[in-house]
Amino acid sequence: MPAPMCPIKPNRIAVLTSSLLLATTISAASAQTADQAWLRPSTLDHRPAISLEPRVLGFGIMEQAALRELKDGNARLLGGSSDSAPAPLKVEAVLGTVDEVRRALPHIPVPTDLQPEGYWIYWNGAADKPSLVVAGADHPGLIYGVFALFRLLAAGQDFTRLNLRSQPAFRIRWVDQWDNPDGTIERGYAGRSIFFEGGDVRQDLAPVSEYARLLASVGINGCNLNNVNASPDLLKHDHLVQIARIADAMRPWGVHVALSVAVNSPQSIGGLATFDPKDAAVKAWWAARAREIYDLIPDFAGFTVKADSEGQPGPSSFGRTPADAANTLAAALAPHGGVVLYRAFVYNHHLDWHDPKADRARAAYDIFHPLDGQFLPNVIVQTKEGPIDFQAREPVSPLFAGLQKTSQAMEVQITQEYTGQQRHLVYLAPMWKQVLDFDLHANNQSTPVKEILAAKSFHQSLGGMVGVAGIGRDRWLSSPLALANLYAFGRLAWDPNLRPDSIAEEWARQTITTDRVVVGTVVDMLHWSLRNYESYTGPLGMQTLTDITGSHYGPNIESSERNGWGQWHDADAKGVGKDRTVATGSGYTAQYPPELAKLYEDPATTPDDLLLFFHHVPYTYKLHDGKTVIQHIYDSHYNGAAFAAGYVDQWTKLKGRVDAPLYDDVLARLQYQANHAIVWRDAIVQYFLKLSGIPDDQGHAGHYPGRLEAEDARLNGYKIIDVTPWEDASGGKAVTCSEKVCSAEWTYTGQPGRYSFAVQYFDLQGGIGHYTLKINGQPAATWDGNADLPSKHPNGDNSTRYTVPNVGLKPGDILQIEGTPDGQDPAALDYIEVLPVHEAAPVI
Ligand code: GCV
Repeated sequence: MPAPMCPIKPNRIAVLTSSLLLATTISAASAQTADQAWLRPSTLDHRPAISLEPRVLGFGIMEQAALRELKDGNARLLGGSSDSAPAPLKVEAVLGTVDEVRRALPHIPVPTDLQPEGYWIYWNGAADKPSLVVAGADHPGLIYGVFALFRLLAAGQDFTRLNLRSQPAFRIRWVDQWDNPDGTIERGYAGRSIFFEGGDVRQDLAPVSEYARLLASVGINGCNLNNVNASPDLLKHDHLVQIARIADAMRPWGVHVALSVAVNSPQSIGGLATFDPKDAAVKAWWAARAREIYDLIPDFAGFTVKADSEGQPGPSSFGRTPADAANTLAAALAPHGGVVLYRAFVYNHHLDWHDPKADRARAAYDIFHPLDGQFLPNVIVQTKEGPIDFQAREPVSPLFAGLQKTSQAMEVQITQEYTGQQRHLVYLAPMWKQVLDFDLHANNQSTPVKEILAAKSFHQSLGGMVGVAGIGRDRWLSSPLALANLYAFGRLAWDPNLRPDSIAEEWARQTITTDRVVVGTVVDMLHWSLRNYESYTGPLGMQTLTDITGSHYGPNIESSERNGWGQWHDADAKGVGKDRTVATGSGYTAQYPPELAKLYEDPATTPDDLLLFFHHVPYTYKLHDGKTVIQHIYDSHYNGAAFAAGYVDQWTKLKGRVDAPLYDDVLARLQYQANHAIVWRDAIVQYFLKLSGIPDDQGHAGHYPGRLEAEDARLNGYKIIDVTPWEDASGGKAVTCSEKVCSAEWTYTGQPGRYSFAVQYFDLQGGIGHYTLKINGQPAATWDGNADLPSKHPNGDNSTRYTVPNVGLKPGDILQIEGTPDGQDPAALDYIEVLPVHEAAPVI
């Protein structure tokens, strides 16, 4: 939370200062550091022209942190310089608040109207004593200013022209962690929690300090620590004492902690007979709990609430509304300056799919719009960017226009739950930017989402962005390139007018190298990555066609149909798409302001990439480019998979230009992605080919030249199984081994020549299956199924490809795969594929 809402009691400061020093000391020894992200030693290919000598004007803990960052940043900058470059000019860097700077340097034009958390960076080109001034409107502003200075220098900014003011567009700029006290992270794909383990806060909080540095470096000011499916235990006194240690570790960088709370806590841990938010004892319980929290954590930011959603307790049990629950919590926090982020992700997951009027997309607006004006001023309604759930493509939530007397925050996901779980390269900033710029035309006026969140469009006092981060102990987000998403989230929450490509460029320059070829390639890959992921997963607004009741990772088209979860895309033999029109469907289109309601009501004016979100159309329906829906489904999957393979080519051209460990790590991920895109392609294409019965004009769908199915092989020990869902295996079948060793054998009947040889197998959890390819009895390759992929059953989550390049074959050769099971991994096999070398899938 911004400082004005979170006064820190002075008697805490001394304690907090010592914890800063402690955190700093531990940090040096910590395995997980901010330099695994973008705060790393200089990537500059030339020595910077200046070396900064700090002079800090104040003594608060944040000013000390700013001083440390200045020194650290200077060392980083100089770290990559070559000895042959001229010695840098020594320049004094003056750090302070605007008031302090005004007093110390009365002759320079210090701004008088800098908004809270803003900063001013100024080059005072005095010939005798040149200096750079970094002044914050307040202490957080100073921290942001120091980080901004190094960002600018890394971008090649001419420091002699610096006279820059900046202030955040949004007051709320939070990350949400969905960490559980036991150390697991809901929808986290980068290891275990940096905050919790075994029910308690971890002893080693050095990574937490490092995380706070990363967050502050891009302007994030709040961190909600725990899962919104909240464990009430964290509100118990001994846990609050532990949470206070986390707050101490993050405080020097201006990151305020918040907690998710379960609204039934007064009953579940408080021993009350009820948790009715209108009950006087319940209100008193929350007020007492808030007092206890603020005694321990004077700058506590507030509560996040998930209620009446996906099984979480909620006010509906007592016939109360979300406003009733939110206001009870808000009243408890208000005297201390805290806020409540009440999530609009409230819906019934037992919907009747037979009812054309039933529609999960309607839920947030139907429930929250009637409550507009009933929330206390320190309540912020937190709404996911789309009406469903972080899909690769959704329309913008109409609720942003439907709450005009309520503060609002937009929730987005940094962790890639539905967008490839960090195993696929997907840069999400283009999605967020599109939503931020999207004009809802509320009240027939221009009302882009970014203006609503900035509390400029309507009668609101607060607003902002919340990103579900999912960082863990495995190098923050595990995938090096996925860190661009965390970086971009902060940058857009500070300034939604930034362009995703520019953000990607400044990130790449700080994180990888300033080499133009590398930066250009990385920006290009990031730029297209979301659009491409969408094309081989769920195009035309069908949503991500994944296993929505399980892993949310591989293809599983029908998992979203005919159940109460309401992520339907209503595919049948004749057509596809959920009818959300007023005329014949659920009526969801009417939740938008009139201009958009009209646009989305008519398939002819609905943008193609949202067509099937709003309309049920025949497969032969023609898109704006004249192509039929079914042909688009086929083509987008083939093109998307080919495009994903292209990332590998792009990246391999950078060999020698980026650090070798980074190069190898990213290459392995891109190769995996290219192969998994084929799994996605084949699953969705064969599903819709079978369902629609309409052939592919391009002749791809249903034709797999060079593919030899495992179920058609001569099997020794292997048994044929039906894979579930059927579309996740070629022809719906695979073979599994329950013997010590099994084999599948084919006789090659094609042309003689050199080929690439792909083996499609299922890399299951619970063991490391082993595979050998033999040609005429001679081993040609051997590998382990040791990837960490979801599911213990063979399906699209774990269908994996191993490719052997450049194999010589002639008719009559005997091709054999020998599989050795291990533990619960039965060395399952789908098919082999003999491919011309130049068409081969990328080599692992
Ligand atoms: C924390 C989706 C996720 C859940 C998550 C939920 C939410 O449904 O799959 O894991 O729960 O969203 O945002 O509350």
